[in-house]
Amino acid sequence: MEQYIDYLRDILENGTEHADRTETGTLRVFGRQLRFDLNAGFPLITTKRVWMHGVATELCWFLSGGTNIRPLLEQGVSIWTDWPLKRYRDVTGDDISQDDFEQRIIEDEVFASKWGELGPVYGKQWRHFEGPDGYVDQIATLVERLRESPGSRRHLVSAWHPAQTNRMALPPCHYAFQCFVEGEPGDGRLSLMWQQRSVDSFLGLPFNIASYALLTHMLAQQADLTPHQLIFNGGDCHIYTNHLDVVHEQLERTPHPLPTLNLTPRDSIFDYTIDDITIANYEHHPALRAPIAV
Ligand code: THF
Repeated sequence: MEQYIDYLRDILENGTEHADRTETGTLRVFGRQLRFDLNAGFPLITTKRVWMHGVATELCWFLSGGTNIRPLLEQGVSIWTDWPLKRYRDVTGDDISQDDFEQRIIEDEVFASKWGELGPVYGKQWRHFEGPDGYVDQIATLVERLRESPGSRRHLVSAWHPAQTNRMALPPCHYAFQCFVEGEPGDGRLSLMWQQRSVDSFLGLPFNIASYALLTHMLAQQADLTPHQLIFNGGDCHIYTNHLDVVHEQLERTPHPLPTLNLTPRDSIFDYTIDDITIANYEHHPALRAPIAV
């Protein structure tokens, strides 16, 4: 995980200041790549605590096709609340607290369907990508093709739907991924590379790395392959100016050995639940807190 630390240092050294959409301010560079060998351990950042429960719950929610924050809240995950909350406050003028808002989403189904909806975000595009001939379940198609035509160069999933980005609470940051299979039948290796247009390097990226690592393990299990490489390609790679202190603190820390993932086998990629996902031997430095830019 030295490479994540080197990546942060690179942005600090080479980044230029930018007044971003959220008016927080960032230091940014353009075009960076990170590569993780999934056989060297599960790539969960160790120089701070990464909340794997949040990562796994979010990924299962993406895979379920969900776009409403209600199931996340029911499982104690608030990482997507800021956007619907801001919209509710802006539209109604009601200065409701985050806790009260989340409680109402959980208790009131009608309220949830009106105010907890993020629009056609990840879950929708992964499972029900809308086209002129109906909907495409990109994940089901991907698993089927990995099994039937592993050598294909078309193992691609896109969360970017140019005709629908204007209806999303937030257009996808990690907008596409591609799988790659090599090796002999019965002994094949699966690699995955994802594309990310905008990278919140302190808060989001550790989540994103863990999420795609977990997805690679799931896809490999479904297609009877061994997880191999995980590759991140970032576009606008930034550090928010209000994260600079915690980033500097992280640079002082020495990474620990990586943990491992235990994933209970399931018949379908859509059957995994949070209980099937366990991280073992996760040694990490203390949590670091920082505000998220909305
Ligand atoms: N917007 C911004 N500005 N950054 C992001 O990372 C981001 N995402 C998703 C959508 N928009 C984004 C949301 N994902 C946390 C983590 C991931 C998120 C949103 C928030 C977060 O707050 N993590 C904290 C606390 C976790 C906890 O509760 O323990 C952390 O310390 O990791 C990235 O795709």
